Amino acid sequence: MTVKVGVVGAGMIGADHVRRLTSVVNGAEVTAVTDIDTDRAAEVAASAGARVAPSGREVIGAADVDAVLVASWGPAHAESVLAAIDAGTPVFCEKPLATTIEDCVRIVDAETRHGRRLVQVGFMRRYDAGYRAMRRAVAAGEIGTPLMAHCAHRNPTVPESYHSEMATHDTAIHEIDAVRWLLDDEIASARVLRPRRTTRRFDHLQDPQVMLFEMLSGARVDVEVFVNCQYGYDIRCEVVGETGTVQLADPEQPLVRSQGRAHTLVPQHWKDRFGAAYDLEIQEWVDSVAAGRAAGPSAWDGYAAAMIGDATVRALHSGDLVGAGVGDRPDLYERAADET
Ligand code: NAD
Ligand code: ISE
Repeated sequence: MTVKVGVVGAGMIGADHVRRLTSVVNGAEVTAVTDIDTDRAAEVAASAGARVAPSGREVIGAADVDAVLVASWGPAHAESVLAAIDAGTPVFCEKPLATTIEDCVRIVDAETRHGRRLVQVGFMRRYDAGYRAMRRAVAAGEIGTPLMAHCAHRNPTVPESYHSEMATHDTAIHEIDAVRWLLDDEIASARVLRPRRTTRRFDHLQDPQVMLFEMLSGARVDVEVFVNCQYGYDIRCEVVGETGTVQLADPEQPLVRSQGRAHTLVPQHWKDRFGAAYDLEIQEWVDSVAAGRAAGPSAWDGYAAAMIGDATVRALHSGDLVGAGVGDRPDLYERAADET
């Protein structure tokens, strides 16, 4: 079966997913593309031989669309995801699932009423070979009971429109999901430390930030977010257990020795660092649509990340310890032991 995909949002990552669906992934074809920027939609649709649709409504539920990929900007995600659930159409939604808790709850409720999972959220770390190896090591008990995790999320620079809350909602949201999944645990509370600010960027931005999470088990997680680190796109993670540690391997790069120096390259962009993970993420999504069985990060994971994100932003502003209050995972979202 070839899965016919309709794409809502053809910006940077939307266009990259269209390229991936068209020339990397097996078993899929892009049949329709929409974007509020119609020139952009036309250009991306043409690259895939797809039709241009005037709006999401003309994509979701259309006869030539088996599944929808949502890569519009965050505030528009909920409308598309809810429309897809209403049409009974599988939907891949880039992070965040929605930008308000209310919308996340609406999505979880709608999917629960539907009675079967349709939504996958774009937390691509779960498809990265290094993170998968770490999770296998933790789950196999190789480091004993996990006690702590240390993470860093560094971007070379961000534009002026990036503000302090985005360090959580746009950036650390990946670590929030990754540690819940790596440790098979839930985040209970958040605190945020404000280190000395870099002078290399905008006055309005608190950068870097250090987020401190406590898991329900009592394990502690620290996440450094530094989005103007200048030198590259650098993602780090180490889980410390009772008998050992497991650390995220850097992506393979040659080590060059020359003129008395040894050096390697640091990726400059998330597209390069996680390219293989995006490929696998979209391949597994297409496969799950073809098999009629949604898998991967769920709407519940998107909701949980939003709850924890809101608590983290409140902690940033108040300086206090703030409870996340995620609550119990409904039966629909119970994971099989081997699931991503
Ligand atoms: P972008 O601004 O380049 O693209 C967003 C596109 O959505 C734009 O072309 C815009 O015109 C379009 N759009 C906005 N509202 C729309 C609507 N109602 N209907 C149709 N199109 C609409 O942004 P981007 O970097 O491509 O990010 C898009 C989404 O992907 C964001 O939610 C972002 O957080 C997420 N993202 C995820 C990752 C990741 O690592 N998983 C990386 C980058 C971006
Ligand atoms: C971006 O939206 C992403 O999702 C990237 O993975 C992240 O590193 C970056 O900080 C975000 O802005």
